[in-house]
Amino acid sequence: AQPTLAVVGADRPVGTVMRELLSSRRNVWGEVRLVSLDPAAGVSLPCRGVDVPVSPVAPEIFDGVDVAIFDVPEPAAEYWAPVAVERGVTVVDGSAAFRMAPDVPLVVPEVNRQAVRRRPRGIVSGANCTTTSMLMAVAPLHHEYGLRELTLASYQAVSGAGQVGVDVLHDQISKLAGDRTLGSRPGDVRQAVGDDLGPFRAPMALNVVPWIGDLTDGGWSSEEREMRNESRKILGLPDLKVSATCVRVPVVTGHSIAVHAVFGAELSADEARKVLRNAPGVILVDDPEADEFPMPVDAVGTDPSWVGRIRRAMDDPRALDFFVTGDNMRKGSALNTVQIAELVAMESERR
Ligand code: 11C
Repeated sequence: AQPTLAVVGADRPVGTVMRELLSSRRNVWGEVRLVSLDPAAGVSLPCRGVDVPVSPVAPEIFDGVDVAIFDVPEPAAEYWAPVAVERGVTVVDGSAAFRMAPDVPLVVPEVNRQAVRRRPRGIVSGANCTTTSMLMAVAPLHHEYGLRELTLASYQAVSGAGQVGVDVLHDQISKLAGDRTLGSRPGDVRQAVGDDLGPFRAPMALNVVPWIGDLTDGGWSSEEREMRNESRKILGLPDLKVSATCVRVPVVTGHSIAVHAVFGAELSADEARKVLRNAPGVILVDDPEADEFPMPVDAVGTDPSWVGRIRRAMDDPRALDFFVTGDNMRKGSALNTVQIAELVAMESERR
């Protein structure tokens, strides 16, 4: 029989993309149960061409489920994932709750699919959306040339902060629309935007904010620390040198990363293009003369990581600079989670 899947957080933005993906990908699932953290759930939502009732989360909802994909805030994942595991479910969690636990594999299927097999806690984690899109391009180059060091700057969409982030950006843009004076100095949007900053530390409209997440030791943001720690774990390079600066930009969907990668061997931009042209889940968009660059406007709604602006570093023949953009709602979260669940299902079929 085909395995039963539960989608926990099916009524949230990432859950919505998960339902779209389940409706469009090769169907490996028997029953699909939709689950919400909202105790008043009871609506039906579309999935695989039919309206499926949404049940409020409860221990019994996991009875008979083989795999559960979770898109819920960390505290809810910490609480409900063990409850599901207790009932025999394999949990694939998209949050940061379990990512760095040594007994939980952290998986990007195109990079380390074999890691999914060893899951002593019954939980598999998907990586942070920024790390995932970036590694899709970095990992194939690492396998050929041996990665030594990453210096990263991210340009992250407001949807990474949830629907509230998207709403706040649109509200701020509406307030500024048509206003070319913008307070006392051109470009000073603080006054026009007012106090409603939503989840952000500063105005998002017509601005960039070099801060994502929480403060950690040494002045690093949690997002910057996650990019380092998760890259190390997924690539199996515990001593990899990684420095990231994570920045929120006024883009709705699509996280981008400027990458400076140092390898153990010399490589040319053309050699890198050849590797990336054959890499699964990667689209090479690298023709500046034709205005072809990886950009959120084009990557939104698509599955792959878009890679371009590939250059050999001017001062180091072992280093490359390039730019990556990926849809943070798809490969960054929903798609990666669904792919991991499919891997788990395939494995169970083989047994
Ligand atoms: C952002 N990358 O764009 C974050 C959101 O660890 O799953 C995802 C946070 C996480 O704000």
